[in-house]
Amino acid sequence: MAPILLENKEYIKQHVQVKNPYLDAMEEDILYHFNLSTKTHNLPEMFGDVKFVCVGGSANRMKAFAHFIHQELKLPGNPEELRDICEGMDRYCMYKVGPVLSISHGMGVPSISIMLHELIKLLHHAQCNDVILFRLGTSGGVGLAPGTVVITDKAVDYSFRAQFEQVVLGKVITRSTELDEGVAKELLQCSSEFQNFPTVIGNTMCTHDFYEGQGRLDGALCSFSNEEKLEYLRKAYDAGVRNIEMESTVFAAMCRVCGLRGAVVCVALLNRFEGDQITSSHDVLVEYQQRPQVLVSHFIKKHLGLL
Ligand code: R2B
Ligand code: URA
Repeated sequence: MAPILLENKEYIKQHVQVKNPYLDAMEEDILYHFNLSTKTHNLPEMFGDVKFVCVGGSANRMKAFAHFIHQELKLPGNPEELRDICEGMDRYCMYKVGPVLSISHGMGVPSISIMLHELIKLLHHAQCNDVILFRLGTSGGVGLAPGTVVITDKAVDYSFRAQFEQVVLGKVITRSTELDEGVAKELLQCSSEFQNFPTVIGNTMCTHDFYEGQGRLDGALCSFSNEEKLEYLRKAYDAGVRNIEMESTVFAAMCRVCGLRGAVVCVALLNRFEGDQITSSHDVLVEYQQRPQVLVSHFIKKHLGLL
């Protein structure tokens, strides 16, 4: 959701909203998986200036991103001394680098959704405003060369619908997964400014499994043929799907409900029409995984007036 432009050209700051009437009445809120609490930590002082939150699956990758963005923003101090704010709790890592938070979320919808509940509450308690969230990830490409970066247009489910289903009190609740169009377009514009690697906008399919759920023939279980797999991938391609990963729908749904602008930027590690196994060398994969980081860092630097 973009900031609202008034007639006198003033912006109304968009506070991070929680959609829970019980929260404000709680005396203390313990963000258990972050090892933080509203009683033991001064969240506005620690996090009040956060403007960009970058999340990604792996703790090592998000630590590397913290070091990288520290260097890119030319901040004072030694990046080696950046401290994991969640240390002592080994579920997620969190680094704060100036106005940027870098957090890991693990693999899959349940893992990222727990992290997002606590992150959104943290941003709310810290009275942050105008925050943009990015998921920087890896994915399987659908008809794309390995190394291509996909900026998500719509996050879609296994039936290519732009929705996320959550079971609440035994009933299915459906939420929309449309992402912020403006941020996606700006990211594409950023990619055209340095053209170091191919970047496209497309739909991203989110699944609940890496193997059977993504139509792989190389899991411990497989109950379909190569032809059936290719037919499904072709249908996905025709529905605009350009990559497959495991977190985008809940990320998009939670950002949307809470009034946060969100974007998903994932590199394709392989072309799923050509295989299932990830065969590129370690060094090539490390370089691929830096691509979403480079793109988002460019976006952040532009927003901070550093370019
Ligand atoms: C991309 O990569 C992980 C699986 O290897 C998963 O977290 C995802 O979305
Ligand atoms: N991550 C996924 O979820 N799928 C892939 O094929 C590659 C990375």
